[in-house]
Amino acid sequence: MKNKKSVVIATIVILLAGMVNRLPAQGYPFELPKLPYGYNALEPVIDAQTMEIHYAKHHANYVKNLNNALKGTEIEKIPLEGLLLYAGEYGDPIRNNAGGHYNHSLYWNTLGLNSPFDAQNAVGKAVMATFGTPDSLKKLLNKAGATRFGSGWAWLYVTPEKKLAVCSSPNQDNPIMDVSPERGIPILAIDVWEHAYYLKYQNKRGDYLSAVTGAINWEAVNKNYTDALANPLLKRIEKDGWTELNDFHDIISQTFHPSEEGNLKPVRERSGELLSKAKALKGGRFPASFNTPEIKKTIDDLVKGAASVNQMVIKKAGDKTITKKLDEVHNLYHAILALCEH
Ligand code: MN3
Repeated sequence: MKNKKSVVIATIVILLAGMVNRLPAQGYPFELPKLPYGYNALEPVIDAQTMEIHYAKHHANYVKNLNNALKGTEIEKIPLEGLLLYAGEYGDPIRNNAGGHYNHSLYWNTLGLNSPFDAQNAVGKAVMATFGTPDSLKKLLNKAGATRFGSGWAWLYVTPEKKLAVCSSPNQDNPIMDVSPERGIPILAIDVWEHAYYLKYQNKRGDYLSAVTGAINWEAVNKNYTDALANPLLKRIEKDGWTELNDFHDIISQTFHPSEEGNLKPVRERSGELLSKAKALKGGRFPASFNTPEIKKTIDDLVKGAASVNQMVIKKAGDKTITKKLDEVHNLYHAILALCEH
């Protein structure tokens, strides 16, 4: 029985590995990824002792604590990126440890002394187009890392609009997470926790930042960039950032689901709000990927449906009539979600 379960999980992990195709494409139980170089490989930028403690103690602890937090729970089978995506809902142990595992994996992958910036590869061209020079990017990363109060990370990431951007985040948060004000897929990670530099640089975070942003494995970042552009996660983040759609989701679920149980009170009280949220969706800003004729047409139908529900409520129509129309509106909402997945 136990073996059968392992086979099922292994199959899921393999499927996810094919789908996600970047960095530690893992599922529970998570494992510490192999460090891609020796502890002394980044001397003198990062000393061997810092590297060893950071990898073998700090990162290993995040992996261990993540597995402990997941063990026996119903979210055990969710892949790492899925845990990050809804980290705010899964709670602090998942947020901190899934973040810690992902962020450190990307950090090891980001660093290297033998792969300089190349203005001709995909990320090189994007850096030149976005920031002008690699030095301008380096300055932005240094500033993001230096101004992050307390512990955290500086990032180069790909936005849902497929642009490059720089930001920082506190603790073990990152831009994939629903809790992050800046959303996207990180492709370059700089750890600014004291444990990343204190033994060698003590309190001089700026000196560490200047050194470490000069020790980037640009070939790896280039691969991260092209993988991020092709990663379906980017579209998911874009959809999650569609405020008007989220607002509509709230009102439709709070009116439709009670009606399924025969409770029409919420829809009778809030049909005006249902209509105004549908109109706000139609009149609001469409995320670039979802600005399609099919989605626009479905949202038009959604507004018409919500207007009908509102009219029926005003005219004090019977429960059955209203329930049938509200069911149509609910189906249209799900049709929009399905179109967003394609
Ligand atoms: Mn760290």
